[in-house]
Amino acid sequence: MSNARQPIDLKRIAGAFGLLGSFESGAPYGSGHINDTFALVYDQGGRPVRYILQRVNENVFKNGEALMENIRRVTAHQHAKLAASGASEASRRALSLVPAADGRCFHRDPEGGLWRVYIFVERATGHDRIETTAQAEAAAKAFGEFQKLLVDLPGGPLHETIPQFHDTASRFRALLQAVEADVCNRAAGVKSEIDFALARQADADRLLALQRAGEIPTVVTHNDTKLNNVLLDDATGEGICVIDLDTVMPGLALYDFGDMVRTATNSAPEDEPDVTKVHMRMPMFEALVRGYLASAGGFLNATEKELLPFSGKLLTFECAIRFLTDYLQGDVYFKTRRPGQNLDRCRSHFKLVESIEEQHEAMLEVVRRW
Ligand code: ADP
Ligand code: GN1
Ligand code: MG
Repeated sequence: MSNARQPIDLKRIAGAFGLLGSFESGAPYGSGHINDTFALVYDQGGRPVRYILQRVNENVFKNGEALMENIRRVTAHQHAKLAASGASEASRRALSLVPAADGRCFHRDPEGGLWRVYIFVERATGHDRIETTAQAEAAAKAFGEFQKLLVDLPGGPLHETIPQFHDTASRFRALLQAVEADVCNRAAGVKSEIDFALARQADADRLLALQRAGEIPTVVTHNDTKLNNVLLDDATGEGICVIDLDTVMPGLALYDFGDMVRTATNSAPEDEPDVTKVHMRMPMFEALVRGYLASAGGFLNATEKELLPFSGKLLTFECAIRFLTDYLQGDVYFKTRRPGQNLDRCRSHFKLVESIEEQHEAMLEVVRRW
């Protein structure tokens, strides 16, 4: 993906959707690494109303229309359940797609860009950094509830929007290929990072082997449970809305828990250049276990529970080798805002992997107390 920004006529794009009122403004929004996200403001009878407009990154998601079909099905299922339970504020508790004027749930612009609009979930925040254990617990509970809700999704399996997304062994092979190709002549400068990865190659297949053996089940998972992908209610702190549904597809429950560990327990930002600031925060891990088991505990088997700490290590490791691969390939996948950012992301994640390794026994004790 190119990081270059073209001027975009947001008013024209937004005009393809059935939005009431008059277009006031549109501006880039959020800190996601993949899609282009904008907040729109419409004037509706003298009241400003916001929407989220997104261009789906089709370099990353090769079949954007299949992806939109997934999101349409998942959000319809969520809203059907919310309606059946009589929940208040349903349009804050699940994403709501605004249809395009032609009735489809997306719009293709003349240049081929794929756009969608969501109702803006107000009075809620996606936190890039989790500050309190209450936030970690609320977020984990919300992602667990999301998994539970999808157990009876009708209509057959969802499309795989990115094949082998959490197949860590295949991510490992991709790293080896990037080292071999070394298109930017960067491999020599990251020898110690490559060695760190090689020393942990055996971890990459561990969950996959258990999946093949039928010991841990394939279910519908979110697959991108970084903590800014759940909006916490500003007033109550509750995990009110799970967002970023692009990777909702068949997976392992542990992928979702592991990615929460990666993001919520980290003592420093994802791209912290000073790795001495990075460690796994045990109180945050405890809060994640508390929140996640409160909602998902009922459907996890004993093997999955024992693997909760390992999942944190694995998903952190997997993300680290993805950042390293992208660095070697010239920063073509994740959005970067400065040179070397992917390498910093990789290094800080490797430090977090080490910290999880050091605390693994204590983390297991936390899980076993439940
Ligand atoms: P990416 O895949 O690039 O991470 P996201 O779908 O996560 O894209 O959206 C990027 C950011 O936009 C989110 O982190 C969140 O802050 C904000 N956002 C997305 N959808 C909504 C929404 N419906 N209401 C409010 N904010 C939203
Ligand atoms: C991306 O889309 P976003 O920013 O929520 C990535 C995740 C990574 C994450 C690392 C589709 O998430 O897999 O874990 O960056 N999403 C995709 O921060 O690749
Ligand atoms: Mg996101």
